[in-house]
Amino acid sequence: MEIVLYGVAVSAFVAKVRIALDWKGLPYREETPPGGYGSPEYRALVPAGSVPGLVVDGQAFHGSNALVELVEELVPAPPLLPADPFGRARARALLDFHDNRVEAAARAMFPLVKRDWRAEPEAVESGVAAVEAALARLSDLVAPAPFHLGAEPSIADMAFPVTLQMAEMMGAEMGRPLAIPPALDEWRRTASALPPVARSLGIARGAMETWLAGFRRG
Ligand SMILES: N[C@@H](CCC(=O)N[C@@H](CS)C(=O)NCC(=O)O)C(=O)O
Repeated sequence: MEIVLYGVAVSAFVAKVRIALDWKGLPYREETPPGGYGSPEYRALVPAGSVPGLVVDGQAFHGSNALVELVEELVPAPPLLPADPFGRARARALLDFHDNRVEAAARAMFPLVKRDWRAEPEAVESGVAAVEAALARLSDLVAPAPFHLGAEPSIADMAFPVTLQMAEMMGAEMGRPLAIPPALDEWRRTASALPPVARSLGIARGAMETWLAGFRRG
Protein backbone atom coordinates (compact mmCIF):
# COMPACT_ATOMS: atom_id res chain seq x y z
CA MET A 1 0.00 0.00 0.00
CA GLU A 2 1.27 3.44 -0.88
CA ILE A 3 -0.08 6.03 1.54
CA VAL A 4 0.32 9.79 1.30
CA LEU A 5 -0.94 12.03 4.13
CA TYR A 6 -1.54 15.61 3.05
CA GLY A 7 -1.42 18.00 5.96
CA VAL A 8 -0.10 21.09 7.64
CA ALA A 9 1.93 20.84 10.83
CA VAL A 10 -0.21 23.11 13.02
CA SER A 11 -3.47 21.22 12.37
CA ALA A 12 -4.92 19.10 15.19
CA PHE A 13 -7.08 17.25 12.63
CA VAL A 14 -3.98 16.30 10.67
CA ALA A 15 -2.26 15.28 13.92
CA LYS A 16 -5.17 12.94 14.68
CA VAL A 17 -4.59 11.04 11.43
CA ARG A 18 -0.78 11.13 11.68
CA ILE A 19 -1.11 9.65 15.19
CA ALA A 20 -3.44 6.92 13.85
CA LEU A 21 -0.94 5.98 11.11
CA ASP A 22 1.99 6.03 13.55
CA TRP A 23 0.02 3.97 16.08
CA LYS A 24 -0.36 1.25 13.45
CA GLY A 25 3.27 1.52 12.39
CA LEU A 26 2.12 2.02 8.80
CA PRO A 27 4.69 3.43 6.39
CA TYR A 28 3.47 6.63 4.73
CA ARG A 29 4.73 9.86 3.27
CA GLU A 30 3.55 13.22 4.62
CA GLU A 31 3.33 16.16 2.25
CA THR A 32 1.95 19.67 2.44
CA PRO A 33 -0.90 20.26 -0.04
CA PRO A 34 0.55 21.63 -3.26
CA GLY A 35 -0.63 25.24 -3.64
CA GLY A 36 -2.07 25.13 -0.09
CA TYR A 37 -5.33 23.56 1.06
CA GLY A 38 -8.30 24.44 -1.08
CA SER A 39 -6.08 25.17 -4.11
CA PRO A 40 -6.94 23.74 -7.55
CA GLU A 41 -3.64 21.78 -7.52
CA TYR A 42 -4.53 20.13 -4.22
CA ARG A 43 -8.16 19.57 -5.23
CA ALA A 44 -6.88 17.64 -8.25
CA LEU A 45 -5.41 15.18 -5.73
CA VAL A 46 -7.98 15.40 -2.90
CA PRO A 47 -11.24 16.81 -4.28
CA ALA A 48 -12.51 18.00 -0.87
CA GLY A 49 -9.54 20.37 -0.68
CA SER A 50 -9.32 20.02 3.12
CA VAL A 51 -6.52 18.67 5.26
CA PRO A 52 -6.01 15.99 6.36
CA GLY A 53 -6.30 14.23 3.03
CA LEU A 54 -5.19 10.67 2.54
CA VAL A 55 -4.31 9.07 -0.78
CA VAL A 56 -4.14 5.28 -0.59
CA ASP A 57 -2.88 3.60 -3.74
CA GLY A 58 -4.16 6.55 -5.76
CA GLN A 59 -7.59 6.78 -4.09
CA ALA A 60 -8.31 10.01 -2.19
CA PHE A 61 -10.14 10.26 1.13
CA HIS A 62 -10.84 13.15 3.51
CA GLY A 63 -12.41 13.87 6.90
CA SER A 64 -10.16 13.03 9.85
CA ASN A 65 -12.61 10.65 11.54
CA ALA A 66 -13.35 8.79 8.30
CA LEU A 67 -9.58 8.52 7.82
CA VAL A 68 -9.10 7.13 11.33
CA GLU A 69 -11.80 4.52 10.69
CA LEU A 70 -10.25 3.66 7.32
CA VAL A 71 -6.84 3.14 8.92
CA GLU A 72 -8.47 1.03 11.68
CA GLU A 73 -10.23 -1.18 9.14
CA LEU A 74 -7.19 -1.57 6.92
CA VAL A 75 -4.94 -2.49 9.85
CA PRO A 76 -6.95 -3.65 12.90
CA ALA A 77 -4.01 -4.04 15.31
CA PRO A 78 -3.06 -2.39 17.52
CA PRO A 79 -6.59 -1.01 17.84
CA LEU A 80 -7.51 2.67 17.80
CA LEU A 81 -11.08 1.98 18.96
CA PRO A 82 -12.40 -0.32 21.70
CA ALA A 83 -13.62 -3.77 20.62
CA ASP A 84 -17.16 -3.52 22.01
CA PRO A 85 -19.95 -1.52 20.36
CA PHE A 86 -20.63 0.58 23.46
CA GLY A 87 -16.98 1.55 23.79
CA ARG A 88 -16.81 2.36 20.09
CA ALA A 89 -19.89 4.57 20.36
CA ARG A 90 -18.30 6.39 23.32
CA ALA A 91 -15.02 6.83 21.45
CA ARG A 92 -16.82 8.26 18.40
CA ALA A 93 -18.84 10.63 20.60
CA LEU A 94 -15.62 11.86 22.25
CA LEU A 95 -14.04 12.40 18.83
CA ASP A 96 -17.08 14.44 17.88
CA PHE A 97 -16.77 16.39 21.15
CA HIS A 98 -13.11 17.00 20.40
CA ASP A 99 -13.81 18.24 16.87
CA ASN A 100 -16.92 20.30 17.46
CA ARG A 101 -16.40 21.64 20.98
CA VAL A 102 -12.76 21.65 22.04
CA GLU A 103 -11.00 22.07 18.69
CA ALA A 104 -13.66 24.48 17.46
CA ALA A 105 -13.14 26.73 20.52
CA ALA A 106 -9.34 26.46 20.22
CA ARG A 107 -9.51 27.25 16.50
CA ALA A 108 -11.48 30.43 17.19
CA MET A 109 -8.36 31.76 18.97
CA PHE A 110 -6.30 31.83 15.74
CA PRO A 111 -7.87 35.03 14.35
CA LEU A 112 -7.40 36.74 17.73
CA VAL A 113 -3.65 36.07 17.68
CA LYS A 114 -3.49 37.59 14.19
CA ARG A 115 -5.31 40.74 15.27
CA ASP A 116 -4.05 43.35 17.71
CA TRP A 117 -5.28 41.29 20.65
CA ARG A 118 -3.84 43.78 23.19
CA ALA A 119 -6.64 46.14 22.20
CA GLU A 120 -9.29 43.43 22.77
CA PRO A 121 -8.87 41.99 26.28
CA GLU A 122 -12.55 40.91 26.42
CA ALA A 123 -12.20 38.93 23.20
CA VAL A 124 -9.06 37.23 24.54
CA GLU A 125 -10.84 36.43 27.81
CA SER A 126 -13.90 34.99 26.10
CA GLY A 127 -11.78 33.07 23.56
CA VAL A 128 -9.76 31.30 26.25
CA ALA A 129 -12.80 30.89 28.53
CA ALA A 130 -14.67 29.11 25.69
CA VAL A 131 -11.95 26.45 25.56
CA GLU A 132 -12.03 26.15 29.34
CA ALA A 133 -15.83 25.72 29.25
CA ALA A 134 -15.48 22.91 26.69
CA LEU A 135 -12.84 21.23 28.86
CA ALA A 136 -15.06 21.54 31.95
CA ARG A 137 -17.78 19.73 29.98
CA LEU A 138 -15.26 17.10 28.92
CA SER A 139 -14.19 16.49 32.52
CA ASP A 140 -17.86 15.94 33.44
CA LEU A 141 -18.20 13.43 30.62
CA VAL A 142 -15.23 11.20 31.41
CA ALA A 143 -13.62 9.38 34.33
CA PRO A 144 -10.14 8.52 33.02
CA ALA A 145 -8.78 5.18 34.29
CA PRO A 146 -6.18 6.06 33.11
CA PHE A 147 -7.67 6.53 29.60
CA HIS A 148 -11.13 7.77 28.70
CA LEU A 149 -12.38 4.28 27.91
CA GLY A 150 -10.46 2.33 30.52
CA ALA A 151 -7.08 0.64 30.67
CA GLU A 152 -6.32 0.83 26.95
CA PRO A 153 -5.71 4.04 25.03
CA SER A 154 -7.94 4.83 22.07
CA ILE A 155 -8.05 7.55 19.45
CA ALA A 156 -10.52 9.28 21.81
CA ASP A 157 -7.51 10.01 24.05
CA MET A 158 -4.93 10.57 21.35
CA ALA A 159 -6.91 13.26 19.51
CA PHE A 160 -6.85 15.79 22.37
CA PRO A 161 -3.27 16.63 23.45
CA VAL A 162 -2.27 18.49 20.26
CA THR A 163 -5.43 20.62 20.50
CA LEU A 164 -4.79 21.38 24.18
CA GLN A 165 -1.20 22.37 23.41
CA MET A 166 -2.36 24.63 20.58
CA ALA A 167 -4.87 26.44 22.83
CA GLU A 168 -2.33 26.71 25.65
CA MET A 169 0.31 28.20 23.37
CA MET A 170 -2.13 30.79 22.00
CA GLY A 171 -3.40 31.65 25.51
CA ALA A 172 0.17 32.08 26.78
CA GLU A 173 1.03 34.23 23.77
CA MET A 174 -1.87 36.56 24.57
CA GLY A 175 -1.10 36.71 28.30
CA ARG A 176 -4.19 34.72 29.33
CA PRO A 177 -3.02 31.22 30.30
CA LEU A 178 -5.46 28.38 29.65
CA ALA A 179 -6.44 26.45 32.79
CA ILE A 180 -6.97 22.75 32.18
CA PRO A 181 -9.25 21.05 34.77
CA PRO A 182 -7.06 19.26 37.37
CA ALA A 183 -9.23 16.14 36.89
CA LEU A 184 -7.77 15.88 33.37
CA ASP A 185 -4.12 16.42 34.40
CA GLU A 186 -3.03 12.82 34.78
CA TRP A 187 -5.00 11.62 31.76
CA ARG A 188 -3.42 14.35 29.67
CA ARG A 189 0.11 13.43 30.85
CA THR A 190 -0.46 9.73 30.17
CA ALA A 191 -2.01 10.31 26.74
CA SER A 192 0.72 12.79 25.78
CA ALA A 193 3.43 10.25 26.60
CA LEU A 194 2.15 7.70 24.05
CA PRO A 195 4.95 7.77 21.45
CA PRO A 196 2.79 8.67 18.39
CA VAL A 197 1.13 11.46 20.40
CA ALA A 198 4.49 12.73 21.69
CA ARG A 199 5.79 12.82 18.10
CA SER A 200 2.83 14.87 16.83
CA LEU A 201 3.03 17.19 19.86
CA GLY A 202 6.64 17.95 18.86
CA ILE A 203 5.70 18.59 15.22
CA ALA A 204 2.78 20.83 16.20
CA ARG A 205 4.78 22.70 18.86
CA GLY A 206 7.52 23.70 16.41
CA ALA A 207 4.97 24.77 13.80
CA MET A 208 2.93 26.77 16.33
CA GLU A 209 6.08 28.53 17.59
CA THR A 210 6.92 29.61 14.06
CA TRP A 211 3.32 30.66 13.39
CA LEU A 212 3.07 32.68 16.61
CA ALA A 213 6.42 34.38 15.97
CA GLY A 214 5.06 35.55 12.61
CA PHE A 215 2.39 37.66 14.34
CA ARG A 216 4.43 38.89 17.28
CA ARG A 217 4.57 42.65 17.50
CA GLY A 218 7.56 44.43 18.98
N1 LIG B 1 -13.94 17.92 9.52
C1 LIG B 1 -12.65 18.03 8.89
C2 LIG B 1 -12.02 19.33 9.32
C3 LIG B 1 -10.63 19.53 8.83
C4 LIG B 1 -10.31 20.99 8.71
O1 LIG B 1 -11.08 21.85 9.16
N2 LIG B 1 -9.20 21.28 8.08
C5 LIG B 1 -8.85 22.65 7.80
C6 LIG B 1 -7.42 22.92 8.17
S1 LIG B 1 -7.10 22.57 9.88
C7 LIG B 1 -9.01 22.85 6.30
O2 LIG B 1 -8.57 22.03 5.52
N3 LIG B 1 -9.66 23.96 5.92
C8 LIG B 1 -9.83 24.29 4.54
C9 LIG B 1 -11.03 23.68 3.89
O3 LIG B 1 -11.80 22.96 4.57
O4 LIG B 1 -11.18 23.90 2.69
C10 LIG B 1 -11.78 16.84 9.32
O5 LIG B 1 -12.07 16.25 10.35
O6 LIG B 1 -10.85 16.51 8.58
